[in-house]
Amino acid sequence: MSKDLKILCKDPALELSCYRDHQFSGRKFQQEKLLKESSTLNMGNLSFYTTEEKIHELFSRSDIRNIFMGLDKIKKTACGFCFVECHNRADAENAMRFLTGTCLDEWIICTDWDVGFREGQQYGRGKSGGQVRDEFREDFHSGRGGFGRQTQI
Ligand code: GTA
Repeated sequence: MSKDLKILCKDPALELSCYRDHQFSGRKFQQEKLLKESSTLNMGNLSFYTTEEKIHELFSRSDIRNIFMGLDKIKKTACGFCFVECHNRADAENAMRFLTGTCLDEWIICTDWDVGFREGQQYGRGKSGGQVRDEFREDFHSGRGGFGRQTQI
């Protein structure tokens, strides 16, 4: 396929984001390869009230392998993200096309490729237990735990 045709065939919804897990233990090229072949999605910007059942409902048309809800590592309550393992890349690509920008429990969710779920990855890495991004947020979001944590300390 020519370079021009390849560019035209690219689906922007499936492109890798600029997020890279800085705790990934392998080499950079391994991380890139895993991301390009992965069938695991990270879903972010979820309401803290979104349940695992709701995520199952959202994927009711797809055959998924597993859902891992993101949890506050101290309180063990939902903290706004999850990982969804699909059976193969094609299923994950379809889910990605279909779900990006979907509104769930009043939040516009975002999807991203993940290298593949590893135990421990389900926990927020922020100092207070939730996601790092929520510790730097200064605005109020009732669906995401009120004010950013940093402002509550
Ligand atoms: N695939 O986009 C993602 C993603 N995110 C945001 C988190 N995870 C993601 N996975 C994919 N794509 O397993 C995964 C992590 C981990 C789990 C919880 O979710 O791999 P976390 O959100 O608590 O911690 O992760 P993480 O990802 O290690 O945080 P990081 O990369 O430091 O910061 C994330 C965002 O927080 C930044 O992009 C920025 O928006 C904000 N942020 C971080 N530091 C600052 C700062 N100093 N000032 C302002 N904003 C900041």
